Amino acid sequence: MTAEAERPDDVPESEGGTPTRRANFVVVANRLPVDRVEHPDGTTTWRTSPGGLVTALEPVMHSHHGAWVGWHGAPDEVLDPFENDGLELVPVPLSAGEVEDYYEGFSNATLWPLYHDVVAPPEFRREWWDAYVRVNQRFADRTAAVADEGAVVWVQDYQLQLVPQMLREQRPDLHIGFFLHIPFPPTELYIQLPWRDQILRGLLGADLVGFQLGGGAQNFQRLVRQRLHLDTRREFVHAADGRTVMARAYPISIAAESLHELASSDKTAARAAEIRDDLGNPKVLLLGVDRLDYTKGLPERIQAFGELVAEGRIDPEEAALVQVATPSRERVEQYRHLRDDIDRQVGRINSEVGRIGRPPITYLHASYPRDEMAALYRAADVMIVTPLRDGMNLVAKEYVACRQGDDGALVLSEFAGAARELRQAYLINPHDIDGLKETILEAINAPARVKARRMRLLRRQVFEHDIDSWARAFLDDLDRVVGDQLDWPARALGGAPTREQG
Ligand code: GDG
Repeated sequence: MTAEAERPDDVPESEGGTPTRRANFVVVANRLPVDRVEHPDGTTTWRTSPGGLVTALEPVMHSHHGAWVGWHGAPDEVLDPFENDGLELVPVPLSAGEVEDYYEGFSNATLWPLYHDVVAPPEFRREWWDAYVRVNQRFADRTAAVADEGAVVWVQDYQLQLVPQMLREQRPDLHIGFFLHIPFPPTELYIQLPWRDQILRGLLGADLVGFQLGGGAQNFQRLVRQRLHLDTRREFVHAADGRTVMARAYPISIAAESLHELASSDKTAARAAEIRDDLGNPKVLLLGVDRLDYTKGLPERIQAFGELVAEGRIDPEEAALVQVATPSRERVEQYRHLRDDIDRQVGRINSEVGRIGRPPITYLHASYPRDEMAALYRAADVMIVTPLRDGMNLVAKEYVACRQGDDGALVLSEFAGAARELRQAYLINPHDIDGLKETILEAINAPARVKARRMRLLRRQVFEHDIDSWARAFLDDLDRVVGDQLDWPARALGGAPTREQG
């Protein structure tokens, strides 16, 4: 059943029905893990979008009665809960005005740049904040309506930081976890936010607040002491209502085995060879894969490569750079500017140093299926990952998982969370263009045995710390912090929990 919202800028009149059975494991995220597929005959179906989170949580979702609460991606549309691929999906409606103010505005033009060390200036607008509060309340209300007595609720990411507290006010019986996928900023930056205390209180509604790195957890602890005058001890915060809240790091990872399997198939091998062939069989294929985002350091990477070619230190007859930049947040102004800047930068380099049929940079502003990504990773000799700030960066781990032997080299920014674990990568500071250039050359020219030793250690790290161990560690700690017999989510994932500190 669908119905138009009455007024685009306001709360839809109805928020959709309630599922027949209440869930005892609920994931709450800005987006549902599905995309709508429209067929030629006019009918529509849903396809599960292959994300690490869905894959990791599927065993828990299926072995217990799981539900996923999130926006379905279309504004001004109210949908009833539905099932897809065995997942119970609970759509949260957003009006077009709310998509602008809550999602593009407060989430992506205020919080995103602020939490990424202000690499772009955050905008603080009161009407965006109002929409953020309203939409967070709606997510909390929907979740409260679908969660069974004593259920475990896992809230995801920066768009929903008020949900834990809003949910606890209505449903003190729930066990609430929250995980932040992006960095949690240093106190000096965080306190720029006019609504800094409200967000801290929002997060403290959870029993467990998870961060990518230990530094994020420490920033959070410092802030609750300074701003809210709460006591903290080791990784625990004593909340104002007498509860103990745990704050610690859980570095996220990937489904390493299944990605490796995909990359190892004959089909992927053939496609990887074809990609190299289409590029004129360069001796060295360098690769970048990012959402087109100003935190990812694309201009720095392209600048470094362009200079190496212009200076004759990289021969474009022998080396090629493929850069995939997946379209992202195209209605946010800063992202439109970035796209134009990179188009110009790539055009300039290719026109100055390229020759007919062999541009040094192949720039692809598009999104590809998973098997094509695996073929690209498999084909690449050097992966270049240069974010100015990044919570983790899964691309770096995916490249490592796709290696077949011990060949290949990973150039990785120190400012990606992944750098804490992937110590044997060629680590760089993306602001230091000369240093970046030298390291790219080092990664290209290192002896095979040096590359092999580094890659072996990287592979071990990625395969031993995959997405399953991440989810297990989080859910196991959530069980322990609520101090009751609720150890089932971790058990459903199997095996002993691993504990990691970033
Ligand atoms: C946030 C945090 C944190 C990219 N293009 C295509 C495609 N991708 C996939 C990659 C990778 C994912 O998207 C991107 O993940 P990242 O981790 O690199 O970056 P963010 O999108 O910024 O993610 C980040 C992450 O959350 C998880 O916590 O690591 O720090 O910013 O999986 O492969 N996938 C397909 N086609 C594409 O064109 N199929």
